[in-house]
Amino acid sequence: MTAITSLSLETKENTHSSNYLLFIGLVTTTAVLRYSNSAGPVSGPPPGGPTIQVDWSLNQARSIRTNLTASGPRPNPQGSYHYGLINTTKTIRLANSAGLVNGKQRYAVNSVSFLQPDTPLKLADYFQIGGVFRVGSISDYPNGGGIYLDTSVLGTDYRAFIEIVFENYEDIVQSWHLDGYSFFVVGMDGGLWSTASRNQYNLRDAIARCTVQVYPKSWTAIYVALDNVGMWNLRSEFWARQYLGQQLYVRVYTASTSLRDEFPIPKNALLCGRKFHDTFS
Ligand SMILES: [Cu+2]
Repeated sequence: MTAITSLSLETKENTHSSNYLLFIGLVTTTAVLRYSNSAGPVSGPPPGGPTIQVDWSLNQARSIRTNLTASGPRPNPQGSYHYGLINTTKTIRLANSAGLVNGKQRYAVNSVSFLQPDTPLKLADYFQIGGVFRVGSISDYPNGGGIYLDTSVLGTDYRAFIEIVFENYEDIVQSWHLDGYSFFVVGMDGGLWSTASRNQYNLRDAIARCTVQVYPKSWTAIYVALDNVGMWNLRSEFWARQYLGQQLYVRVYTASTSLRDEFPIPKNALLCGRKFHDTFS
């Protein structure tokens, strides 16, 4: 069931030559909008949607670009910063999967199904509490192994410029969100990603987003400038999958404790987990 929280349609009067099909959220039903001055019924059957019309959807998604022309939002939207000219220093490939662990449904990234730790990861990292997480507890490429439970933390370097490829071998659309960042969606296509896939990347006018779709049996590649120190959640936006393990944390680390790189933890920050009984130091 889909809850409609808000819906507004902007139309000009007297332009409704026919009725319209309307799709909201997960398509479980369809509705027909019938204007009082409609001249005819909807034309043809409803489109198949992203799950089965993958090629059509890929083309549509790739056609969404940043307007770099003089008539764009400003004369040169990117200024002197051109994401496509920066060399990536690392490639992280992440594949989602589904399966049973101990007889229960779980979802995973590179075979690791995320297990919530007893202490928030940022607190554990800041106060250097051992035994909560292990950097590198998830591989940065899919290894095809069976699903297992762990508190997955991927180690990355502050100020690195990296490539992340989301590989979806499953037959439903995936939706990935990265906290703390906006990234460039440089490519997506059907089939398996390979280094040759880079030849078709859009290194010129891709759009910056914080959530991106990956079509069934397809891949999506993004470029991210890791300019924000922290412990950031990378997760499926399909809530059941995220809750049952399809998420991980990206630790963007610097040994510097300079305020220029990261603000200090607030004095009144709530402590919990293994930090709960300690005094604030
Ligand atoms: Cu977020």
